[in-house]
Amino acid sequence: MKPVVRRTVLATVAALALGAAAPSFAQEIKTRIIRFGYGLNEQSNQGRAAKVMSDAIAKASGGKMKMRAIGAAALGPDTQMQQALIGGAQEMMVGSTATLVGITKEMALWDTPFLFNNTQEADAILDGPIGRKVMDKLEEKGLVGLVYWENGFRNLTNNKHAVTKLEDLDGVKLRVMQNEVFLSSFKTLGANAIPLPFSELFSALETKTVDGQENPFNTILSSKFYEVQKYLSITNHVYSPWIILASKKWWDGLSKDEKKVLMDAAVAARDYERKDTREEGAKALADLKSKGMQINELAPAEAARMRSKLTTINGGIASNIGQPLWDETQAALAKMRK
Ligand code: TK8
Repeated sequence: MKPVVRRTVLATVAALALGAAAPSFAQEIKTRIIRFGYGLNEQSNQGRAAKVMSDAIAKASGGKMKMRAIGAAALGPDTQMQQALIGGAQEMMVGSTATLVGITKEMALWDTPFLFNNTQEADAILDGPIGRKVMDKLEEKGLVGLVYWENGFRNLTNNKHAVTKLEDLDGVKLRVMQNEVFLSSFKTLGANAIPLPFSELFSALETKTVDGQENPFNTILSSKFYEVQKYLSITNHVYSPWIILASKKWWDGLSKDEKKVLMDAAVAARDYERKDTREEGAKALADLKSKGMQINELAPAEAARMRSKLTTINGGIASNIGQPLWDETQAALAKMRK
């Protein structure tokens, strides 16, 4: 460390003595501090992947770019961070695509119930041209989308009774993400859907402001929802992506090399995150059971009833995001399923 510093100082003194421009020195030592916010806690799949991304950035930039991963919504819930990115007050974040629908309507595509049958389909569409096209719509709103990470297939928990059929949802106060599609999905199913930011969810469950919520197994585990929720029904009603976002104001001022460091790190962290999430998810049910949750699957006929109820909202989604995007996605999925 020492000799390097000395050499730099000497070089600078020499450069200044020769009348070389001071800005090149400033540039040479410039470090970028990146505030990267996320909503879950450090011990979650989101927190672990943020750490991987931060390490990759430090390594690739030789320590010149420092990503500070700040979890547990300490920088605010998703919607607040998005506004901070747009205004340039925060550099980066990872959050749910669902909370972006108010900014970029096309994001609602990912909220379509039962859009993907499995993670292979999700990866192919999200990482392919359709995923990119939806992401690129963010730019005109002041955000840059880098890549999608996996939040995962969502499942239903509540504290009233086991949900084994549609009617069991009648009047259940269910927290949903702040988004029209989720709101109408669960209203259609008969629940009393209440939109709330994720950061308020645990205490809302604890104080019984709401009876239930829906999230992937990983989150039910890492956010300790099992402490305040008794029943878990395996519904897999929708696949939720997370998205890595940068402030466009800030991004536009980065060099090509800096952008590449960030993009490569986001991709490496994505690959790590999907693997980690899937491994944890595969064991999570047993963990949740051992924590005292009562877990049930839906009988095939009941799952089919729920599915056909939910797909009644598809027409509305298609017209909101635009019929061409809807058709393109359905065609790509049909091709994959052949
Ligand atoms: C975390 C959220 C979370 C999402 C939700 O900030 O709100 O239920 O599933 O992952 O984005």
